[in-house]
Amino acid sequence: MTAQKTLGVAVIGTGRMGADHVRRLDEVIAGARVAAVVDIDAGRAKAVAERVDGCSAYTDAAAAMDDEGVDAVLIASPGPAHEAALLQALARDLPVLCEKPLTPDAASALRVVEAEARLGHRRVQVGFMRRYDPEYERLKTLLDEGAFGRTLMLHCVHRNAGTPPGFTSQMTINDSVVHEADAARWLLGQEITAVRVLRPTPSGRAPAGLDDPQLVLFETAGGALVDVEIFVNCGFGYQVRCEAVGEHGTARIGDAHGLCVNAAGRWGGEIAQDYVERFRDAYDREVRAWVDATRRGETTGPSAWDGYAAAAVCEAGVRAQATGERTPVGLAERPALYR
Ligand code: ISE
Repeated sequence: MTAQKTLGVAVIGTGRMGADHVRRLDEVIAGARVAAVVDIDAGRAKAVAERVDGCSAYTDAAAAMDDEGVDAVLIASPGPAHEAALLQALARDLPVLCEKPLTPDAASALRVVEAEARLGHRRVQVGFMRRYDPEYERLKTLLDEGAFGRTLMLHCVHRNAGTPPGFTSQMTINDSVVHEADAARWLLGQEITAVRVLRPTPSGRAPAGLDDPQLVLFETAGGALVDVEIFVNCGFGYQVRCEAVGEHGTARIGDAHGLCVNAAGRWGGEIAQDYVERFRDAYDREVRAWVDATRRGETTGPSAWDGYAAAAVCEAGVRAQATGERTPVGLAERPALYR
């Protein structure tokens, strides 16, 4: 691929994130175009394709990948469909941006890692968009510079206003806390070695059967501790915070210091209502970085190994939820490609 060629992207899955990425590639990102969209719902695929110039609609991911206008693949289908699409893309040596989670469990994520390792070069970037959020980037730089000495702890808060129907306690780990699993590994530069999950009496707002909120505790290989409050039906908005505690200082992100209004004896601002709003810039920067790297012939950003490691942490987390026990994280040996 030459730097001049516009990247033809097949977007697989046209639900909320997929449709948002189609809009982003079509309207925000230079150097790429949506050449194809895929959805098992043919009507939905066609409706999205009709809004984009020169875009074809498919119900089969492999057929879209074989479209001659397609140079790269963005996977935004539900997690259980990711493995098949990833393996099909790797078999064709196509660059991929895959929304998180890489796959819903560690065994399938490891199969993707092994397929890419057999290929011998990286092709997969995982959509852990927080790594592209300017506040997270600043925190990472600060910690890497050792501004506060060794990082001892991370205190994380992850709140959603509400959950869609069918959202389960396991999904709070696999869909939501997976972000903290990746962010903690990335910020600390350490693997997570064990997970514990504690539960208070559920909120009265929690749908029947959903444990909400929960407190998740990670131990890391370097002896740091990470606590995560996950509260997915807090009702008032979307908040993601992270405070790093070092030996001689702390730093916190996610306080949303936007517009602050003083009036009628009160001060305050607004709370974002969902992740699309809170992380809009991060998603733009993530997709731009993927398109730019792909056009240069490179693969950058969170790797399939990062996706696998996060899946292994989540698997231990779901077990810890069920047993109430401290649960070690089992990790395969890291292939040379990811060292
Ligand atoms: C959702 O899938 C996301 O990825 C959001 O970032 C997270 O906050 C939410 O809890 C998940 O359901």
